[in-house]
Amino acid sequence: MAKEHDEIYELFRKSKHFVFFTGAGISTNAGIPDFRSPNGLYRLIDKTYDLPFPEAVFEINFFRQNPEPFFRLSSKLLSRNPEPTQCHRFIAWLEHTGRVSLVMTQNIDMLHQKAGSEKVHECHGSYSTSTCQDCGKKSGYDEIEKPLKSGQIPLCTCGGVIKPDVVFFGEQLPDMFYSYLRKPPMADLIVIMGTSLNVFPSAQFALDLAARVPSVLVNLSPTNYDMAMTHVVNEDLDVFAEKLWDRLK
Ligand code: CNA
Repeated sequence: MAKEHDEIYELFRKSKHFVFFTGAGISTNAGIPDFRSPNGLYRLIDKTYDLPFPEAVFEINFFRQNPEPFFRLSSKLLSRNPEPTQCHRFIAWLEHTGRVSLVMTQNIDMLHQKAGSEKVHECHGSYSTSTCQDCGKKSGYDEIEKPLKSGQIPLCTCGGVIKPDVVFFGEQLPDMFYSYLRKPPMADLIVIMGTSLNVFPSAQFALDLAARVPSVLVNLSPTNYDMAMTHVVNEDLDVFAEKLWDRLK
């Protein structure tokens, strides 16, 4: 493992164009559960929510019939006022050294930006903007923060349900994601962090780049794509980031 870390350190030291691909595992140390870990959202949802199956909470057709479980879950996540982790801060620091081309995140929690990253693409959207499902009126996070944090269903002046611009299962990813998929930013290293790589097409972005440039995958549990990576580290992301950051500073 020490040799692996030395090789990764060398890659990080030399790389000039980092692309990061992050998932829910980067935010678990901020207190936001991921999807599929033993304490993940799907297990929590199973026990306490009245849903046909856990994933329904993020399915657009289910949301249209019954938005309550999504807002109940959102309040649990947002009312904790999560702060970025060491790993989020490490990525932001690297960006400030001028060597990050893009942080592609599947996360909807806005923690990369809170840590100071600017070159972020949220391929599954986020809570930062919302849209009325009836009249299409847009609102910013501040306008619906109160109902979101208290678990109420935010309603527009027209009476429609205001849905955060989070990409649900059954919805299209942003056009920008497909532009990045077709034409990835300049990269000499792809760093994949805290994701099971189970959600497509977002995972395709990381896998395509990993086929072209050296790759480092850091995740607590093995994924189905470990064999496709140059380096795989099964470790807590904050532990990983702290060790590396200390050496790179
Ligand atoms: P996932 O399938 O739950 O995978 C997360 C992975 O992270 C797992 O394989 C874990 O082993 C690993 N992991 C958990 N904690 C750590 C840690 N501290 N250090 C290292 N590895 C860790 O989630 P994915 O991100 O792969 O799936 C994509 C979904 C999850 C997207 O649609 C997201 O919107 C969605 N999601 C986002 C959030 C968030 O915004 N924070 C939370 C939960 C789900």
